Amino acid sequence: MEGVSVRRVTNLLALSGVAIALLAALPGVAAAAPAAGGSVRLAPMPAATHVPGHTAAPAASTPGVQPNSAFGCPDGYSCYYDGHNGTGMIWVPLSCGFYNLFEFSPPLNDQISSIVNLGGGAIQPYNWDGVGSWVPVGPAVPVGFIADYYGGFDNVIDAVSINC
Ligand SMILES: [Ca+2]
Repeated sequence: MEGVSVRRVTNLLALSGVAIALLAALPGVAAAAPAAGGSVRLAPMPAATHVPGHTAAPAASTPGVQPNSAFGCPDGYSCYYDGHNGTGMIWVPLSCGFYNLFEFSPPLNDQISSIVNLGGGAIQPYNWDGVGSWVPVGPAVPVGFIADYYGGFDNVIDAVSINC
């Protein structure tokens, strides 16, 4: 699969139309990304999994956080997966901010294949160019969307910037 695809979490029935609209609104994003031949599919998530009104502010601690949303991702958080379509969750950050996944123990860089964003702000993934720059991997993932990364965009994310 090539290209960029975005889907909202809220309305599965309107998925294709939303994806097309977002694709049209994001020309050149894929081309600007570092990994040639890669693609990102951003898609809305199913209605049953979306909780309207969840605004940012993840809880201060994980206890009590319930995975009541899509793909096992707790409402109010963003979740990161080794597999596509929200499978194989490897990380749920507890707050917004910039995270260098290489600095984790164990490192989580070059593993992410999908992101579910149920947090309070858009998420921009980055790839380290190996020289000195963070290069965006596809478009920012809006709140309420799942992003799937394919080809040259798969398993290349080295950092994420999570807006509050
Ligand atoms: Ca992976």
